[in-house]
Amino acid sequence: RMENGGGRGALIVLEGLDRSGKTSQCARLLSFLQGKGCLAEAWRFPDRETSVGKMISAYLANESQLDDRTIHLLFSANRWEKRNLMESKLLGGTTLVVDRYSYSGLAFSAAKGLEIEWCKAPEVGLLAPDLVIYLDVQPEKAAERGGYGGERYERVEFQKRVAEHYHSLRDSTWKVVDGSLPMETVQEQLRELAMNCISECQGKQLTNLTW
Ligand code: FDM
Repeated sequence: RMENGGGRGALIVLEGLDRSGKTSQCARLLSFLQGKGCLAEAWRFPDRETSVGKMISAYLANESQLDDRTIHLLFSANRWEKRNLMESKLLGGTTLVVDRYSYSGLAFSAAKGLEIEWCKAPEVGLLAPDLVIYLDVQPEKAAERGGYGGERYERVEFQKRVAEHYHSLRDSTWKVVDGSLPMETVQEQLRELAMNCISECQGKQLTNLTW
């Protein structure tokens, strides 16, 4: 069993374009960590289970129309409504592996043309990740992977703009992993990054996003 000495859990975020492999990598990483005896949970944003999440889900499925700023704030609200639970899990020693977070919020809304500074404002005060793993795949390659499911943002031109914004958001917590490598190789890299992060975050306080 991997002991964390009663310390806090790590906030580990996976980011990347649609079809970059985040969701399967998150699931594999979670079973790996749990197999090591580590307390860990998989989370994702948007969390489509809440009432805000249901509005987001309808919007993404093109079943409802919302103004760009309105949907941006709903995505943000969906993170805020989970902030307290997130904090108590982390302080209780559970590591969270999160499929998308604030960076998706910024990259996708900015790709529609909203000002980045405006987009950042409602994210200030959410918990800051200890590690952000960006699964890097070319938008064209991502699109070839079984195609897109037809949700609102799943078009190559749009994903290219999202990629540009993601690149400009990179900060010191980011690690870029080449998502075009074989699944197993990507997983190996994620495991190592996650294990290091979990042991290193022990001595560090949880902080908030400041942007
Ligand atoms: N998305 C996701 C946003 O536009 N803003 C956000 O804050 C978040 C978390 O929602 F296209 C977009 C990204 C993606 C879509 O995500 C749904 P999943 O991972 O396919 O559920």
